[in-house]
Amino acid sequence: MKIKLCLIGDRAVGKTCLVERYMMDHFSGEYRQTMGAKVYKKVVKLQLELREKMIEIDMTLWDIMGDLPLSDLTDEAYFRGVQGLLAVCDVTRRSTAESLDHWIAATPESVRNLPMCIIVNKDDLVDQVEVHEDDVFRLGDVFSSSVVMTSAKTGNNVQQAFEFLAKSIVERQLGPDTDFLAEERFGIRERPAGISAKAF
Ligand SMILES: Nc1nc2c(ncn2[C@@H]2O[C@H](COP(=O)(O)OP(=O)(O)OP(=O)(O)O)[C@@H](O)[C@H]2O)c(=O)[nH]1
Ligand SMILES: [Mg+2]
Repeated sequence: MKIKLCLIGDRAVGKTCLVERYMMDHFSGEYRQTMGAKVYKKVVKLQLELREKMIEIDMTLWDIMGDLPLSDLTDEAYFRGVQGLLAVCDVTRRSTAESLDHWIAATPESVRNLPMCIIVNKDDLVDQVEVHEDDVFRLGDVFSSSVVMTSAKTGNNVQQAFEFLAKSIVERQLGPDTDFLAEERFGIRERPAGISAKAF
């Protein structure tokens, strides 16, 4: 299955570092502004807990420069075929959380309703926190989105954030588990441990 995810968020919040941590398990402390957009690809195997199966994902990540004029976001190419959004802010700069509103509002309408994950990055910088826990919960409520605190520097929660979003897209695409329903109906399915067998 193919999945395309796009990252949005202000300059220097750590979008490129998050992608590089996830894709290459690498971190650079040096800031190199992304020019335009850059595309990364990786094949990942995801364990779908609800369905007890592994699935292979051909993942494409689109990383964009943070000080792109927001009007350019309506550009079709960046969002063509996108299935999920990673909206990134920096825990040390409150303004980057506030501007997620503008970023999301600037995306095409079809994109705004896609599964989204808000990433509050740089949580290793504990003595510089400007985005507090209640702000983080509020962000999640406002955008009906999950919120994850990450650090591209230490790697904390980075894989979890990307894969949580990928899994929710896959689950949504697969729809109800029809195999499971059919097997359950005919009583041929071996019950996983911890789930009691029904009488058929
Ligand atoms: N301490 C700390 N620094 C980070 C973290 N993530 C990124 N940085 C630093 O923040 C700066 C910006 O990171 P980038 O990944 O280039 O930011 P970006 O969002 O891609 O920026 P643009 O390409 O301009 O949009 C770099 O100096 C990184 O080293 C993190 O989790 N912790
Ligand atoms: Mg970048």
